[in-house]
Amino acid sequence: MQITKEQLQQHNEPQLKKHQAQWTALRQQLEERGVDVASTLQQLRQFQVAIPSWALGTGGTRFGRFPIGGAPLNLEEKMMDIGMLHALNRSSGAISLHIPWDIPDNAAHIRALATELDLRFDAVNSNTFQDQPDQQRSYRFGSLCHTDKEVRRQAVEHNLEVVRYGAELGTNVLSVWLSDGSNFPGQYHMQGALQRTLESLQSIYAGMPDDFLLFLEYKPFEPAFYATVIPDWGTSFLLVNKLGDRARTLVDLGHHLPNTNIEQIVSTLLAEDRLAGFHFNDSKFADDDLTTGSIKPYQLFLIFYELVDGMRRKQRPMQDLGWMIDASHNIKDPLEDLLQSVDAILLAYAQALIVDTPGLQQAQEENDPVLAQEALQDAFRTDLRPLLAEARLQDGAALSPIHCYRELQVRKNLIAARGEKTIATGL
Ligand code: LRH
Ligand code: MN
Ligand code: MN
Repeated sequence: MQITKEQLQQHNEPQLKKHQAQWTALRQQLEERGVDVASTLQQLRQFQVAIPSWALGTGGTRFGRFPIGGAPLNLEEKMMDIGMLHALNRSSGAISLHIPWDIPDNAAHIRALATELDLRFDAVNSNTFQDQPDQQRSYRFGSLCHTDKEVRRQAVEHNLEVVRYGAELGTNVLSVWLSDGSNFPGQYHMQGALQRTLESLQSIYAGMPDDFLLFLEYKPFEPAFYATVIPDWGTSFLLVNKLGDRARTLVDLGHHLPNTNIEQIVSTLLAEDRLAGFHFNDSKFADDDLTTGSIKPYQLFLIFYELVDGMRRKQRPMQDLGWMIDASHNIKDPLEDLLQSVDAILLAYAQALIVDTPGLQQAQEENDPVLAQEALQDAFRTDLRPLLAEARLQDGAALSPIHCYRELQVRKNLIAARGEKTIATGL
């Protein structure tokens, strides 16, 4: 389903008066605080968050699945769904593929469709955490870390195949997440597993085109419940340092033990030029893959402040990093969930952009934790929703993407077109 300019205008029209009043008041408040409103709007409009091809259907848990129907059944339909989200918010103009869940067999056709929908291809993700039906050797005891060199060779070859697909689509980023690990003490030799993983990654790195980047995720547990080969940012950092300049550590927000100070990790990786980017989601207990910003919005803001401040210091644009949602759960309409996630990410970014950095720095220099906290919370507690709405309006998007989605009865139309019992490939 495509959303037209006329439909967006029809949605915006009745809300314009209220929006103008809210925006005028906020604009004045921001100007009085010395915020460069035009540049803030510009930065928000530029910011794009990639949507993963595996999060467009209703997710499940190992206990069950409750599909709501209308799920996309092939890559083209997934791209259409992302194109529709992008039309609604103009902030999700990129798609990230997981191979082999989505194989872009006809690259020319897929690229043409992407151009039509104004989408670009973000990182391509490899998958050596499942066995595929036509696969020769099993990943039951790991992939890049496996004791059998033929399994490692197969996993390296798969990653290079993913790189070739990515290159055909015009991306230059490979994201690697390994489930490799052990479930029981003594199951494998820890140093041996890490060393073999490094060597396999070196083979992948050496086989990539010269302009390709390798993003390496970490995750403390699940599906391995005793030891994961790359459990934390320190191990990922160690490996990417050994690989070379084009390897970076990817931060998936859900891949931390409770209460980990993620903003501090971000700050260190950024200082060392090893931060790849993000997989956004939120969690209460573990890798819950809940809607970004639904549980810990303050943490999200603090992460964004480290990003804004760190990138400013390096004089690097935010677009240098990878921004992707990696969430999937089993109850909401997944498209509405993605709209909420993108909105939460932009809100945290906007809050970070309006922090009084000179004021914060002065408080830090003077060891004044009270004023430092005031500087941060003053930004966090400012209701910036009219600023985001204004950015969308200027971009020709919907003032309220979720309400527009509901008014247009998108899910009902998708069910009518695709059926009630559809299940998309993915998580
Ligand atoms: C692992 C993970 C990783 C995968 C995706 C499907 O938990 O976050 O990024 O590629 O889920
Ligand atoms: Mn992830
Ligand atoms: Mn995850």
